[in-house]
Amino acid sequence: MACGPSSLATGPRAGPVQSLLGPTLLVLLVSGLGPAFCQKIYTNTWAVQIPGGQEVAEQVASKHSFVNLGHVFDDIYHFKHRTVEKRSLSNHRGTHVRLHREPKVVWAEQQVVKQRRKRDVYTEPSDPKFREQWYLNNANHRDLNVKGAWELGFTGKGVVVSILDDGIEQNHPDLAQNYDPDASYDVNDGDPDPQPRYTQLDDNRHGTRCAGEVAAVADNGICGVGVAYNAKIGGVRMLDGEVTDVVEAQSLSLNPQHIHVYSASWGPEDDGKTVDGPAKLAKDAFLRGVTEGRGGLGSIFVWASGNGGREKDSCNCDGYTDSIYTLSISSSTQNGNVPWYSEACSSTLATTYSSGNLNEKQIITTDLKSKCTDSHTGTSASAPLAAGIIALALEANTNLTWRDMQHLVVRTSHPAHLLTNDWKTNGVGRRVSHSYGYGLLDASAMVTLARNWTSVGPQQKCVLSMIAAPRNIGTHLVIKKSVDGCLGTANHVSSLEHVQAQLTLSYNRRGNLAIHLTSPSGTRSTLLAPRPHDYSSEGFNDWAFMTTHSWDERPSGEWTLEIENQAGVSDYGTLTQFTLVLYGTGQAWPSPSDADLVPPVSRSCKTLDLRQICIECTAGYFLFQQSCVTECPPGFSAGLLPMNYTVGNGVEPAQVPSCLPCRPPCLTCSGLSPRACLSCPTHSHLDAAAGSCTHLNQFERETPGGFMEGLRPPASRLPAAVAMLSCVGIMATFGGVFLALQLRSGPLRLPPALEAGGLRERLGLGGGARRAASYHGIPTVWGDDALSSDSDNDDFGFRGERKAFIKTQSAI
Ligand SMILES: [Ca+2]
Ligand SMILES: [Ca+2]
Ligand SMILES: [Ca+2]
Ligand SMILES: [Ca+2]
Repeated sequence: MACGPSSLATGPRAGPVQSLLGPTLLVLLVSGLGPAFCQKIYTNTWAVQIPGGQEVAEQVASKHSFVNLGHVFDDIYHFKHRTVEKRSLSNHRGTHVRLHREPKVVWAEQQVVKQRRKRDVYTEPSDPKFREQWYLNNANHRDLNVKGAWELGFTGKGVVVSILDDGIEQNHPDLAQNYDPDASYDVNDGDPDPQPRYTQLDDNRHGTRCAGEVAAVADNGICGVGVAYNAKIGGVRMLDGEVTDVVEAQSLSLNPQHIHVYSASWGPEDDGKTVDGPAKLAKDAFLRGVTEGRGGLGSIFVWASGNGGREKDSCNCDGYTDSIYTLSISSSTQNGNVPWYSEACSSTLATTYSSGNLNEKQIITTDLKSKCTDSHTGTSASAPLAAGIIALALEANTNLTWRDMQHLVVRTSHPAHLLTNDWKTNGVGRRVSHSYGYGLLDASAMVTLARNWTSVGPQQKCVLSMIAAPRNIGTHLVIKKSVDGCLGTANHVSSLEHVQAQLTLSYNRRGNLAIHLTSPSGTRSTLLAPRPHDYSSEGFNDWAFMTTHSWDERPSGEWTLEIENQAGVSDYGTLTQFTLVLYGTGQAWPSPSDADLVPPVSRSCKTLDLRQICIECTAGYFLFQQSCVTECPPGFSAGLLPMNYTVGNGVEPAQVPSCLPCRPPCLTCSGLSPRACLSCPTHSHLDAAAGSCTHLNQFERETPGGFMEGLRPPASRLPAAVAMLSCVGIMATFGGVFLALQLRSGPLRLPPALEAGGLRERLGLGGGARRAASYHGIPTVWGDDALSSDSDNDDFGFRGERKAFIKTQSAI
């Protein structure tokens, strides 16, 4: 658009008419007509013509409070004023006039920002199936906005994703170029080559299909493209054999300094009656992943929420997807409906597309034996699409932590056209659903927000015991308690992320129970919906039901837990433990709302970028999370950050005073040195004199701190005798069941590598450690043979040899 004369330009030697007209024209342009046609943005820089050389230019600059940014050519110099606002809608007349009157200046012009775009022409992939990949880009906008992210220049370059599954066909012509052996391993056979085992039914095609969704190669004339088609892709073969705790742990902790994103589409049986989660080693692997992976930023575990919809399963009874460390993804059909296989629960974070009814399209991806399929299905097709989008966001900002990534997903996912009667608005104004989490992922919004994201502070964890004595559940139990989010302690949470209700309860029929948790802001999460197939009388044993629905809410106020029998009349049981675990940050966020990208302008902000995001604060303030604060919150300290300038014209990068995260290992700090710690993370101890943190050994770790002692749930104070008796009982039951199954199914087999090393013994896996693992593919009953010979109907069920019998109820 033509904007008329672009800036204030006068010269002292100009004629009288010009001198008269200049200012008049300017006043008109700037204050009146100008903005009506075109809003101009004036910078604090001038182009100045000064004959006489560099020295004279320097003299003029310092005399008039300019910094000389350098010689352009001839006698033209680039000046920046020291006090003029960096960006303004009006020109700085006073400064200009002073320059104008300076005898050594021949000509000067205040510079305005010009819109310039790189002339890189983005061309969409030419792959034969790309046009049919409706979920990546679609004229009707019912898509994941992936093309938008590609157009911004993000295609996954430099990001490494690994698919934890039944192997990967590494020589597939649409994968080979992106295949990464360092992101791959065969845990089942103990060798570096994860090539799938070929069977007549193509049982082991699942990992190869998931891999193509993430990183199928673009512009090679084969099949379609992956979401992150320039990312590196690997695969871990771990589902084609017996899945044990150590198999899971080994897979989840493969090469964590090299692999950025792990995508998993498996979990406990989706039969609607199982309650199961990661055991000791897998739990450890998750914890190590998020604390040590990616140089301490944290591995990103993307998880499919499960396929037990038909069995009315709850993904909160699956300890993998229920975990705070996994980024749980559900599915929507092409038309925006909840697919029949989808499980609803409060731990799901967001949604991508997958299969639906017979008249709805499915997912196109690479298939076994160098083929291409257009019928990848189920929630297991959704997780890799999310992993691909996360790879794009990581390319946009490699410094994102595992929690930053979840923040980005919460902020940029949107309900779009997704249909359910379960959308509700939470306490910070976001719409959230048990079927979709925060809604459909938006790749373009993810990379845009990722680019400007300042890492959230360290994770705070506030643990609160909510009942003083066991409570009879009967048909309806309500527990209300006010909390302050551990105010006044090092664990204070002022802005929530994940919330867990850790429950121990007995009930004669577990599946009849519905459990709800309502936050102080009134957000009601369904922690458990009734499961008709779950007739177990085992209750829940320290099970951590998780909700993401109160993200960014304030935790202080009254929390309400409701346990309700929604079926029988004569049911009975007791709640013995209710521990509320609040995770989040110690610093409240600036006004979270749908307008997350546009925080309110405040007087403390000196410079806004074109999207009205604060990038520099006025003196005395520090930039923090796109707003200005007078003091950095705990976990941060004042430092200088290069200005995040996103306008088209290159303005020299300036250093802006900002709140930067404390250097590891400090939890909170007085400065940006590893020796300026004020407090330390769990399992380490503050050396106050040195200002550093030292790691505690096992013995020290087990010594309870005075604070935690007071918060111990009452269950832990049960007489030791009762605990001992329970232990003996459980062990006897385990032993019995194990022996019975051993007799029925013959001896256990471990991969030779593990067997040979005696690892089973060393890890205490002497027996009974076989675990359930079911694909989150789709059940046979609803197979879609009619649609395509490539159907996915055997993704399920055939895993009969891996039936669950471990019922360790561990959720993290
Ligand atoms: Ca192999
Ligand atoms: Ca291709
Ligand atoms: Ca499930
Ligand atoms: Ca999760």
